[in-house]
Amino acid sequence: MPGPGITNIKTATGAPRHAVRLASHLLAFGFAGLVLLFGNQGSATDAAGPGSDPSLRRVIDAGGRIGALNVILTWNTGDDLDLHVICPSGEKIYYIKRNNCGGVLDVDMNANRGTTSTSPVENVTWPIGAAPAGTYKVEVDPYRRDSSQPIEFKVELLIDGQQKEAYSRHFDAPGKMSVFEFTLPYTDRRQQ
Ligand SMILES: [Ca+2]
Repeated sequence: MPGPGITNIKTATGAPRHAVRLASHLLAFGFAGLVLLFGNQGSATDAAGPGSDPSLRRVIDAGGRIGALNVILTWNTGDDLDLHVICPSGEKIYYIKRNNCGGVLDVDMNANRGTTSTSPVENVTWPIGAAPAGTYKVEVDPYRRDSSQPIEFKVELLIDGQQKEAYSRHFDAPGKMSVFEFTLPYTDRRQQ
């Protein structure tokens, strides 16, 4: 089986990086494939291409699934952020109602102070054909903040494991934030 293309590129500092292009068969690699791609190659954070997305690695490491559709939240503090996805029907997928409208929140992190991570991730995913058509709203709730420092976070939309949209935001005040909306059937805004 041919592997996904891996090419070395140079950064401005001359350090080699591995730009990994996610081939459609990457999902068949599963966890082992991601370890192969990311395990000992240093940071892929700034590498180009959807396959380099470190959020995918966090989801897999946390036991989450990469489905036909994924909404992924990442941040880098021990605070407890919560990912909320509101379906076209108005039903909400979040930590209180993990299964709704065909999707599931399969990773929720930092709810317990004793097991917090400083590289947390939250993941809402749908299998093929399970997500109803219509407009979805994505929100992030800073449920527990351990300091007054701003909390930077990123929310991504993945279709078939490939990043289609990404939004970096930060909390510097209490209260839930509406981050973005997307509509199914999906039209790739980057292709328009
Ligand atoms: Ca959480």
